[in-house]
This record gives sequence, C-alpha cells and structure tokens, in this order.
Amino acid sequence: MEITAMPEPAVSVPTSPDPLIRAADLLRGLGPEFAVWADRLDGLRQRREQGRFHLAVLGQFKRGKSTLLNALLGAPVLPTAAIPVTAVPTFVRHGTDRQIRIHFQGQREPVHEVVPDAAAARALLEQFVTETGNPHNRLGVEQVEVWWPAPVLARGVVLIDTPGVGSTFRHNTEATLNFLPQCDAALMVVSADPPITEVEVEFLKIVRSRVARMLFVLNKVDYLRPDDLEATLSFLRKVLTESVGWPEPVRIWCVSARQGLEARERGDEQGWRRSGLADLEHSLADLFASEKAAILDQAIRRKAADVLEEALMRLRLAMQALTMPLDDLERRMDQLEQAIAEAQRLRQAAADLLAGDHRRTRELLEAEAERLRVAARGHFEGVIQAFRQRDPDCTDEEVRAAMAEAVPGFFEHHAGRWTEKISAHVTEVLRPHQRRADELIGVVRKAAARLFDIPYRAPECAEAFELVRDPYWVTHRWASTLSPLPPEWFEFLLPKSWRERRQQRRWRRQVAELVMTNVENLRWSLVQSVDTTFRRFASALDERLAETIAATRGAIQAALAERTRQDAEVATQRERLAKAIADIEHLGAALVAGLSDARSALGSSAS
Ligand SMILES: Nc1nc2c(ncn2[C@@H]2O[C@H](COP(=O)(O)OP(=O)(O)OP(=O)(O)O)[C@@H](O)[C@H]2O)c(=O)[nH]1
Ligand SMILES: [Mg+2]
Repeated sequence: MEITAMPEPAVSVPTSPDPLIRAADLLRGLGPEFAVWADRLDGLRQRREQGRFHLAVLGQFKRGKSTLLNALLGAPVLPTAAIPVTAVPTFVRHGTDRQIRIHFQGQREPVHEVVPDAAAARALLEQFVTETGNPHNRLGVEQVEVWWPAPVLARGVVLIDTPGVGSTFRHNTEATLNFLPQCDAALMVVSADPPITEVEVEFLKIVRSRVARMLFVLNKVDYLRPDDLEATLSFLRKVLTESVGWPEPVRIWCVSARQGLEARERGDEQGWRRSGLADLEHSLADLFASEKAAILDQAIRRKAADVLEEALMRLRLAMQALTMPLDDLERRMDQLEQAIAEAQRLRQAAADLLAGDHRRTRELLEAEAERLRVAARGHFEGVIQAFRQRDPDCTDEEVRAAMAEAVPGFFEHHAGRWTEKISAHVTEVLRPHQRRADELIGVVRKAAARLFDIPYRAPECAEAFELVRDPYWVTHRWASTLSPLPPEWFEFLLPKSWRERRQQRRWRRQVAELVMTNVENLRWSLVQSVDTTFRRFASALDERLAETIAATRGAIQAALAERTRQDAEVATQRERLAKAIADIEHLGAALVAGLSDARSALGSSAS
C-alpha cells in the first residue's frame, strides 16, 4: 500500500455543499486504502435517504383519502370513485420522472412504467389497485410505488394511500394496524356524512398505541353550511376525547379535498386556501421538517465524524511510523501484533455467544409457534361450534364460508403480535453483542494509539444495531377455506348422532391442517428474518474488525516501506500527511459543529 499515490488537489478542493460528499471525496483523494471509509460515508448518506418521513393516510372507505392525496400532489394521479376503490397500499415518493411500479406477491416480476401524465398514471393504477380493475386482489398485488415531481414530496416525504378500514375485509384493518408502527405519522380522514362511525371509533381506539403522531382531517366540508360545520366539529371532538380517549385539545383540519384538487388544477391560489388545504399543507411541512429529519441528520453527522476519526488514526499512525527510529518502530509493531491476536481470540468467544443467542431465539420462535397452533385450533373449533349451535342444520358450505371469513383476521392479528415480539427480542438480545463488538474493535485501536502515542477517542456513536428499511405492507396469503371433503357414502345411513360425530371429527382434522399451514407460513418468514439478522450482524462485525486490523497494520507497513527511500522523499511524504491530517480534522470539526452536546473538536494532530 503506497501512500505516495496521494494526489494533492483532491484534498484541498472539496466542492460539494454536503459535508458527507465532501468528506468522501477527500478520503478517496487520499488513495485506495482510504476507500473503505469513503464507502462507509456513502452508506451513511444512503441511511439518511432511507430516513424518509412516512405519512400514512387512513380512514374508512370513501372518506376521500385518495382525493386528498391527489390534491396535495396537485394532479388526479390516484384512482378515486364513489365505490370502494383503493385495495392495495400505494407509496407516493418524490421523483423527477413520473413512474409507477407494481409489486406482486410471490415470484412475479414487478411491472414498472414511466408515465407521461396523471391520466396515464391513473389508467395504469386502475388496473391494479382498484376493486374494479383487480377484484379481491386476484392479481396478487402486494404494494404499489409511485414517483411524482410534487413539491409536497420533496425532502424525503413519502405519502401512503391505504385501503379503507372497516370494510367487509377485516384483515385489511388488521394489516393496516400491523403496518402503522413503521410509519412516522398518520393522517386520519373522516367526513361529514356521517361524522364518525362506530367502526372508526373502534379503529381509533386500537390505533392510539400504534402510531407516533396522528392528525385528524374532516373532509368534504363543502357539503356543510357554516353552522353545520361547527356542530359537526364539536360532535367529532366530543367523540374523539370521550369515546376514543384522545387527549385534549384535538386539532382538526377542515378541508374539501375535491375543491382543493380543482383549485390546484386551475392554479387558483385563493381557491386552494379556501379549500383548507393550504393550511393542512403548511402543518404537514412543519411536521416533516421537525423531529425525525433533524435527529437523523445529527446522528449521521456524528457517525461520519467517527469515520473520519478512524481515517485520521491511520494517517497519524503513518506519520509516527515515518518519524520513529526504526528499531523502536519494529518493537512497537510486535506489540501491536499481540493486541491483534488478543482481539481475534475475543472475536471467537463473541461468535460463540452470538451463536448461542441465535439458537435460543430460534427456540423461542418454535415455542411461540406451538402456542399459536394450540390457540388457533381452539379458536377455530370454537368458531365452528358456535356456528353450529346457532344453526344446527347448517350445511358444510356455510361452515366453510364462516371459516373463510374468520381465518385472515385471526392470523393477521397474530402475525402482527408475533413479529413485534420477535423483533423486540432480537433487538434486546443483540444489544450486548453490539457493546462487545465495539470493545473488540477498541482493543486494536487503543493498543495502536497507546503504542504510537497518538490520541485515541472512543467512537461517539456506538454502531447501534439498526434494521433500517422502508415500511413494508405484508400481505400473507392465508389458507382460509376448509377443503370440501364430501362425507363418505355410508354416512347417510348412520343415525344422526353418529353422523354428527363423524362430521365433527372431519372438521377437526381439517381445522388442524389449516392451522398447520398458516402457522408454518408465518413461522417460516420469521425464521428467515431472524437468521438473516444474525448472519448480517456477525458478518458486519467480522468486516469491521478486519478493516480495523488492515488499516492499523497497513499504515505502519506502508511507512516502513517508505523508510527505505531517500530522506527528501520521506520529508515530502510527511508534509503530505500533515496536510491530509489538517484537512480531515477541519472537515470533522465542521461536521459536528453546531450539534447539541458536540465534542469541541477532533483530537489534536500528531507530532
Ligand atoms: N363533495 C366532496 N366529495 C369528495 C371530497 N373528497 C372526495 N370526495 C368524493 O368522495 C368519493 C370517494 O373519494 P375517494 O378519494 O375515492 O375516497 P377513499 O377514501 O380513497 O376511498 P377508498 O379508497 O375506497 O377507501 C369520490 O366520489 C370523491 O369524488 C370532497 O372534499 N367533497
Ligand atoms: Mg382510495
């Protein structure tokens, strides 16, 4: 590894206004051995991108959710109609080109199209997301992404149109509830006709604990005269505080999405304001700009400063290695090798502990699966029994229909609970491993700092374990009907009580099968995600340790090679190193400047 490959200009002319890009450019300019840190900074930049603000628009069907989103987008992109429409969640993101991507369950490749305008977008979406174009979601659409150049989406906001809750598809409501904790905020749309229903009240009661921020919108106010509006609002407030238990004061935005959209299309500013949407749009902009983006940006800057600190360590080591008497250098190098060997031993012990926790997590998962099997069997046998008690002469067909209705809701609910429990467990279990991993890397870095008299600063941001990914709407295909096993021919000849007993045995067998299939479906997807999480964690740890070792050793070995050259060349190299150190210190300080409780500056430079 040759440090002489360092081209000077790239170091001194960082141009991008984004400090992360500037820092990555600067590191790349220092030579290929600095690429790992430049790549890490690129990774941080991606994380910042992923930290988009996800706002889900919720409500009972036909409240005007899609119309409201269209108004905010300024074009009738999403399908709307007087009959229930949105059957699949649609994620609308910012994009300079207008594009649509339809994701399917299973292996089917997504459909991806660039569309010229709103009419074309809507026509395409109608085929896939609406009850009319895709009845009962026969096409197996999982979710839809739309990219649109609307200002409301700038700065990383994602708006999500969701299927209306409380329709006959109860599992839709459950799926919405499972989805909510992944979102940053939700906008609940109600309308004046009628002001709020029992279904909405029940939904809101459950939603309360699952959503970080909630905004209430009363839509279709164009239907109301001013005094009716006042009465509707006070009724709504009363229900929200008294029946739902929402804390006072409840702010409700009154809008007419339809008039807002029309005004937008005409370019009528006054009409836009009159529709109430200008006010809602401002409040949303404030919300997007607050909390999340700012907090994420701070965390990312701190992590970036840590990355620079690691690069600095390498430069300082190289500087020291160029300065020290040779025999001294070799002696210290031996000692460093001992510290590296110690870290590798600890790594093995850490790997064993991690494997143990992985195994125990799998055991917990299996125990939960068994519990769910028992609960589900009891539940569905109960469903059948209750049904038969109500109607002793019910036909097999009717029992099958009752089951088909009961299955998705039950499993969707348990899927949510189970996933939540397992991911909380995994996060908890991995935390001490994370600490151990940080200590392990610290062993090498501290030894290098001590041996070569350079400042050591522990990373400010522990690499807190994070599974960052966009909210994801999970659509399981639940096996929900009992197979139509006809009774055997001789059963008709048996006395009624015998026949019924045989029939019950038959149902019970089928319930057991149905439960096995659905629990297995869930168990399998959880096992996959647990295994992937542990695998990724272990390999990230290995990579970080290997990087740290390579960087520490590499700096000294490169300097050792330099030492065989002429004094004049060594002096030039030292000058370059000193300049690179100063540049990185400067950029690191700029990254953390102004952060709350920021450290004063990066450690002082080497001799
Ligand atoms: N008068 C009036 N009608 C509206 C308004 N907003 C929406 N509508 C109408 O209400 C109907 C339903 O609107 P959608 O936007 O499709 O409702 P949705 O909540 O998305 O419905 P689902 O997708 O089925 O859950 C459509 O006929 C809209 O034109 C409004 O502000 N005023
Ligand atoms: Mg809709």
